[in-house]
Amino acid sequence: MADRRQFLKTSLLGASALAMSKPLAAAGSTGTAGKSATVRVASTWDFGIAANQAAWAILDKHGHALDAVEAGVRVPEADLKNHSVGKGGYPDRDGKVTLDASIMDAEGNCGAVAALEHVTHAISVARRVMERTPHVLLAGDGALQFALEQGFEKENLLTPEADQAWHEWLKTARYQPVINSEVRDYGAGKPAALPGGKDNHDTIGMLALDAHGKLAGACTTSGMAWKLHGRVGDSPIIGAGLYVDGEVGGATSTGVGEEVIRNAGSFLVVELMRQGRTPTEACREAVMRIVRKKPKTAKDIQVGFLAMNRDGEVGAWAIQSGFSYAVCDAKNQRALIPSKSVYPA
Ligand code: SD4
Repeated sequence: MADRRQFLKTSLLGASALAMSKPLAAAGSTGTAGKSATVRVASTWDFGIAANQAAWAILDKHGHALDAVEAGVRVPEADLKNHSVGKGGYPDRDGKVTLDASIMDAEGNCGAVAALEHVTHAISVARRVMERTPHVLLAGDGALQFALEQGFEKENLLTPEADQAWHEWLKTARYQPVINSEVRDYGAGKPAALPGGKDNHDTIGMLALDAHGKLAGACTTSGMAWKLHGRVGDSPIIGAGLYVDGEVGGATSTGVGEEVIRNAGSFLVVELMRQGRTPTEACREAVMRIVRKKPKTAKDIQVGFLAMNRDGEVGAWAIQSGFSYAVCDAKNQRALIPSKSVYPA
């Protein structure tokens, strides 16, 4: 959990106060970042704080951003108390836990898996797709077959707690994505607290800039709870849930994946940064694109974008309040920043 004092301090200072704190070891030489760029990692939601620590352990030793983001998001993937990422994630309506994940580097190399069952670390399978196949995205049984061939262990990802939540949901079996997961609707018509309390939030998307000036990103999730079997969200779709361009920056998303896919969300954020917008401005405009297309229903859905430019500057925006993102660099190790939003609390 966030250190409350650090949280308050950082909240008061605001995102802009995350000043350049650790210059690149090799800025402008091997990398694409500007001279004032800062080694930094940022990720979605409060569980991003612990994930960032694992990534930072690599970045701090001048390791590669790609290794950092993979190591970082493996933390929530393995956390059984996290019901929206990896093992312990809530299943689809048939009781099957299916994972979506993607990873991308500054050169445009990328890999992804969709609707992957039985393997906790979907992000590592996605990286293998990127590095050991000529493809970008493997789905379903084929993704599992590939993972097992690569030596990943076959596991049961449905924990007793998630199984119990699924049986609760089956009593009404109503599918209604909710705004933020701590008030996820079990179908009874009114929001109910998640088992496990408020520590449970959506997808983890992570962006990092390393000491070599290289960016990378990763995104991994069990997707929307109680989804149709076979449903794929935005997280494994390059350009939707994740996009990185070493010349510009990277972006990732959380929330209702269908809306992110419809608007090529993360690609849009990166392209807006290319046109000169700050990460915050780019995320805001991408969110507004969704809201403008859905003026009647936007107030009932959540989408949040997180972006980092090639200098390591971070920003975010969401449709609803409640979205937060964690930032870690040499000066602020455990910052948790509330995102601005279109609609207030
Ligand atoms: C999805 N974007 O599968 C993910 C889930 C998520 O808040 O982030 N929910 O659509």
